[in-house]
Amino acid sequence: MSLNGHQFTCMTQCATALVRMKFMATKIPQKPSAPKVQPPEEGGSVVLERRTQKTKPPQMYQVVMLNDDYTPMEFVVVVIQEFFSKDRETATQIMLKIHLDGRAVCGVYSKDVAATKVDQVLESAKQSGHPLQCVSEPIE
Ligand code: TYC
Repeated sequence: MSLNGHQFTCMTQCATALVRMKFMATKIPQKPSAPKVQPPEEGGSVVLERRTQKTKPPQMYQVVMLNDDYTPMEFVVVVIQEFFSKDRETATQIMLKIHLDGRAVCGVYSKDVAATKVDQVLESAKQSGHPLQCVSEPIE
């Protein structure tokens, strides 16, 4: 079987792509070696290699709701359902944990989202005249 020029080019490109994919999938990130300096006859310029990625995952925050003696249980269950997207059974379990332990985690979010959840809960409680409190705490 003989290949024409186009078929040969396609096959070569396909093989190159496969080798590259395998390389990308298996290579462990390495620290780049020291910058290479070209000899003066090649211009003497410094070649900088791409740095290994060093971004960390963002700090996450847990929104903790606190117990008090006055906020009705039903109000807390509805708030947990509404602002923390829990079904009624889960919201009831969380509310009871707060009631018994003094506090419980309602959800884990990025810093801004956690702060928004706290604002929403406090505003809703204030509107209804309940002293319900909740706070955001960094985790780990
Ligand atoms: N302890 C409250 C009561 O007995 C109920 C309650 C539960 C209040 C959870 C706040 O975050 C809370 N009515």
